[in-house]
Amino acid sequence: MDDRLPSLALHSSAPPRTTSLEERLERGEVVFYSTCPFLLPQGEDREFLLAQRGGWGQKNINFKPATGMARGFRKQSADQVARLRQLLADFSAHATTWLSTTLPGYAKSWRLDQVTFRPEEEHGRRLPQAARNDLLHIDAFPGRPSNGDRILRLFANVNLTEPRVWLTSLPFPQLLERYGTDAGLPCRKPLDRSFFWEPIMACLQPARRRRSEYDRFMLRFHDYLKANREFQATGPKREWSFPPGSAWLAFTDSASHAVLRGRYALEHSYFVAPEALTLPHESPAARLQRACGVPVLKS
Ligand SMILES: O=C(O)CCC(=O)C(=O)O
Ligand SMILES: [Fe+2]
Repeated sequence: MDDRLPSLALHSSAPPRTTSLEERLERGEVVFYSTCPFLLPQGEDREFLLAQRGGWGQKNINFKPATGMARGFRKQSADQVARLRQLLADFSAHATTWLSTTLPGYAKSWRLDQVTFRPEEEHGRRLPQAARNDLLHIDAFPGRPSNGDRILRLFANVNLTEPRVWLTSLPFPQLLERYGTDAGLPCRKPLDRSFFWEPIMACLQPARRRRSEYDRFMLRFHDYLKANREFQATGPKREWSFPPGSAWLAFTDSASHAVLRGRYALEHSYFVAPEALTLPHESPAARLQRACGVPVLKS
């Protein structure tokens, strides 16, 4: 036997290496908890939450932990507004405390994004195509460019009786391989529109986070996947039924997903920087950069 070659570990007694939660998530798995592992609104608080309705033309009710502001709901009184803000702030605190101990490597540097409450029945919602969540897609936020930070989302079903039903399909690497070129990979364009607009917008709105090539591609890809009938009809699918009181966690910039049915979910999003990832070379930004050969992030 050639002892320069690594030996096959067929007879090794070493225990098989288990895959960490971080690796599973970063590779696009949805991780399910049949009982939500942190406190959800109970009793009268839950009744109050389920009685809230979305504002006219609003997709979800949202809350920003950074400012303590809640928006997108029908306002009835100052007490109602204060109670809803408190309830969503408590959800943010409980979710974040649990997630910080579960994924401490991410928590060191993550940015807390939004909390949303989803009071509408998802089945049969009438929304423009790009806003429809019943079509498989990966997430990219038009108003909150991530510049390569990953989008980690934690959902909880607060419905008393009904499940929330999802479909999931291929993760980002396979989607990029199959459809990236068709969706329009970033390429070096000497004088595209952003060449003129970005410096002007930077002067007009210095606080605004600007879109990188990565953000532009992810938004394009999000819309492309929703519009692609072949992918929607024939892409591999797994159906998930998340029962009342359960929770689930996913990097939704990689795990393609759609919601088919259900109402009353709470959700919290976090931005996780590449430096905090276990597999930074497998992140969508790193893969996109390798696929197109031009820098995709703003330095
Ligand atoms: O509401 C859900 O269950 C998921 C919807 C979705 O895809 C999204 O908010 O990006
Ligand atoms: Fe989504």
